[in-house]
Amino acid sequence: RVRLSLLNERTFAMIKPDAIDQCGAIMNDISARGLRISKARMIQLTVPAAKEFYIEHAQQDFYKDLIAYVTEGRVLALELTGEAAVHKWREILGPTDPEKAKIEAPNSIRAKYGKDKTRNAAHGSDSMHSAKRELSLLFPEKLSSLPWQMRTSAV
Ligand code: RTP
Ligand code: MG
Repeated sequence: RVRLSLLNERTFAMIKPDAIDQCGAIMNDISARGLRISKARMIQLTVPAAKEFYIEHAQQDFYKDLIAYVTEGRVLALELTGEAAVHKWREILGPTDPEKAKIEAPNSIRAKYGKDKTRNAAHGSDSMHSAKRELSLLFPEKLSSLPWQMRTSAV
């Protein structure tokens, strides 16, 4: 039983606005590398939603740019499931800075689709604890309890 739960670890992924037109290719990469896409939701984050999501970075000097960036267009929120999903997705993503990713992990999502340190194509939860928090924000049990007036995109 323990073994089964390890195989079904869940993490949160988000394809950010700069890469939304490549979301098909990115989902293919995710599947090809052995993670299952168990939920998907296309949304436009509001500013309050983005601020809540990235609350841990509120004191960082890149926070303002980050909020403007992730609210500039649609994002694709994903739940990924599989063995060691949290760690595996971070590996597939690559380092935060795409320039670094191109050198250290040329096949990673950020190497292939990222533009710069801010506009880096996708997000991945950094621990099981963050995964749980982020999944509950973007995939609440009841759709009616989606927090901060998120709009489901009609675009
Ligand atoms: P993420 O949370 O999006 O998966 O990225 P990460 O863990 O690799 O990086 P983190 O330190 O959590 O930063 C969150 C996001 O903020 C933007 N950022 N900009 N200009 C900068 O110096 C800078 N540093 C970070 C990126 O969009 C990063 O993914
Ligand atoms: Mg992070």
